[in-house]
Amino acid sequence: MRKPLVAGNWKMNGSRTMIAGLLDGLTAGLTEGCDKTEIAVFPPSIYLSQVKDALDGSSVAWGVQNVCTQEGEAGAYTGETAVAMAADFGCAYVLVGHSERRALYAESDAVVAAKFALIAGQNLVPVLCVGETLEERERGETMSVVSRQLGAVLDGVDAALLNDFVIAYEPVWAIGTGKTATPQQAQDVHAEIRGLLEKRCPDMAARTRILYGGSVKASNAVDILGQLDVDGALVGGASLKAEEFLAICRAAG
Ligand code: G2H
Repeated sequence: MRKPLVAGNWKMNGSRTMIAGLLDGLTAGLTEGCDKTEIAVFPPSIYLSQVKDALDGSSVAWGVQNVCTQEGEAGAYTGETAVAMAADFGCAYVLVGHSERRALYAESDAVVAAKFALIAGQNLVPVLCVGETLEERERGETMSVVSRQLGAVLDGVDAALLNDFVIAYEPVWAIGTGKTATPQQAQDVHAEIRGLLEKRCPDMAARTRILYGGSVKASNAVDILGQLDVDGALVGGASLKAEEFLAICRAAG
């Protein structure tokens, strides 16, 4: 009932040459067993046009990693990208609340909720990232952190805008560190997140995809993606290699 989604978060990586090769590899390998998985990539915004040109007409969707908090299509916001601009470039998804945005750019729960509302308001699908730090996990605070982060969006966003979104559970201690949550640790948190959705927006609980993120690679994807409440993956480092990323896409289907 929930089609798995595997999304590649390229972060601040790539060049025109590297991206051309990566996109060639992706589109060439799509025929091999990826049809049961929805696939999306999140390039740095400056490469959006290149990605759109290469993927238009393919089954791979694309999105941006961040948008401006200001409403509207234009304005004096140096360095920012409006949600309307992402829509103009055919983006289907937008990442919001990634732990790197929260930690390095001081994005609060309130900022994340505001961006979520703008994204959903443009009929793009927000991919809301949540997750605890190592210290929070060791203090037994995993679910209080995750429910606070999710609650800020569910409380702060008009219910009418909560009809199509994706959640990515990304334990901060597993991001880019080579450490992954065990499949059971991921399943436990995902099941609790689905339980929170049951309470807060019951009609969304069964149909909302909850992705796992944090050092997902071809060698651990089958076990993690085999969990009942894991509906795909948000992949960083391993999404920069076409073969590795496609192997994860196949493992999800
Ligand atoms: C987590 C993930 C993608 P990586 O940030 O969002 O990155 O797979 O490199 O841990």
